[in-house]
Amino acid sequence: MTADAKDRVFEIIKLEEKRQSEGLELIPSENYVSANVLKAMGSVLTNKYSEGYPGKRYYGGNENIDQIESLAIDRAKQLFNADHANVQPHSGANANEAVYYAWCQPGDTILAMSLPAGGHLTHGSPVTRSAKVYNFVGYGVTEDGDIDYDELEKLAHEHQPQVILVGYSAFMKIPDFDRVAAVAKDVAEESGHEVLLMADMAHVAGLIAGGAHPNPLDHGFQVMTTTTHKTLRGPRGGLILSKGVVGNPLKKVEHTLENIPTLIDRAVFPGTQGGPLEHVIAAKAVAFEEDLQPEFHDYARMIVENANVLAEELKRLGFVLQGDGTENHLILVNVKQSFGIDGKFYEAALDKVGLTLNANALPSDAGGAFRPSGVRLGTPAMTTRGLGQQEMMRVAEWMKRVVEICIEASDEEALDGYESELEAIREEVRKLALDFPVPGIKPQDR
Ligand code: DSN
Repeated sequence: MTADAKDRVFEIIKLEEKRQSEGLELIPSENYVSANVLKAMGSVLTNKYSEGYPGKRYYGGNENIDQIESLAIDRAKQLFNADHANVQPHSGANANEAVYYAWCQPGDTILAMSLPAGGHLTHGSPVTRSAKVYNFVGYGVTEDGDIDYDELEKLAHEHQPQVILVGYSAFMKIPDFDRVAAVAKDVAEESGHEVLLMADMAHVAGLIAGGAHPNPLDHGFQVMTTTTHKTLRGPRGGLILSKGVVGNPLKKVEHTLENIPTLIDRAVFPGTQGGPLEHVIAAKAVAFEEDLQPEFHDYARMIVENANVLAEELKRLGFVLQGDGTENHLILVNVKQSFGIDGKFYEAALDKVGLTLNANALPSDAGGAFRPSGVRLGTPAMTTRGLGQQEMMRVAEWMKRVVEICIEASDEEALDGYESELEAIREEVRKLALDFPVPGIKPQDR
């Protein structure tokens, strides 16, 4: 070990490796990357400035970087049947911001699912910068958890938005992209302006790449944004796919839907970002190549199968699920309605047994964001580790045993009195988790 490797930071990384190895990750937006993705991220590419795009950089010495970014672009296009890919967004939030900036003027209207209904912060939550710049109008969900298409249509005609956005972070149905595309077409005819159809597929991009979910770009949408670290199993980052004509990003182009790929390139750099993170782009390229392999289709299918088994078993054990189940990998449980406990309390109790998920508000939740009635969970990370249907049944059983402890304890502080019961479940979780190693963590390192 070198002197540097004795830095306290590396000791803490070891602790995190242990936490990840000995617990089970149920947070639906998290996953594990391969050793090769880790290797590319930890490379000397981080030393390089490369503002601009392949072949059009503002610094010298980019001949290798250009090849890497071009590979990432080509692989992303292939994965999503896109005409263009911008692989530079540092995150999903940056990707969304760049698309708004590419297409909208300040004050323009964007119709998106509201946050309480299951949308995302960057889709117009008042606390964000973009909500101050653009006029967001929010549509909701129906009783059964699906998009309220009638409301979406009504609001679209009323507000004649420049963008209609389909995407979400707590939603378990498959959107009807064709229906939304038809609404955009009608609004464009009525208003005389083109309407950009944008899909934020951060949660399901890996399912799309693996053929287990429809691709909005095949259903009339011009733009799809995503993060690369969720179901795509890449590094933490963002990605924008688009349909249209790819022009020179250094030259201005006319504001038309056809030119959206170039408008987006210009909006990412220099519009909203500076130097790209080429070590992360290299890791994206490595992940995309993994996602292009036939095995990735099996992975995508198994995520959905595992989610269905888990959802059905939870229901059998008395858990009430939003939408009564899931069509993707995401499960939203109403723990308040099911057992009278709130999501934060339940999240804290599950943490103690090594099952990690997040408390989540439900549509029209009286508990708000701080004491929500629900928890959100999903199967992408567990499926990466190789857990299957048998293990999903055990996860559901542990979740129910923790519910019973919560009911008895009645609040978070009182959980201290249930240490031995919680530790017994913790030990069972640890034993199972260690049988399914985390990719990228060598057993001797944990
Ligand atoms: N934080 C992510 C999620 O968990 O859904 C989205 O940004």
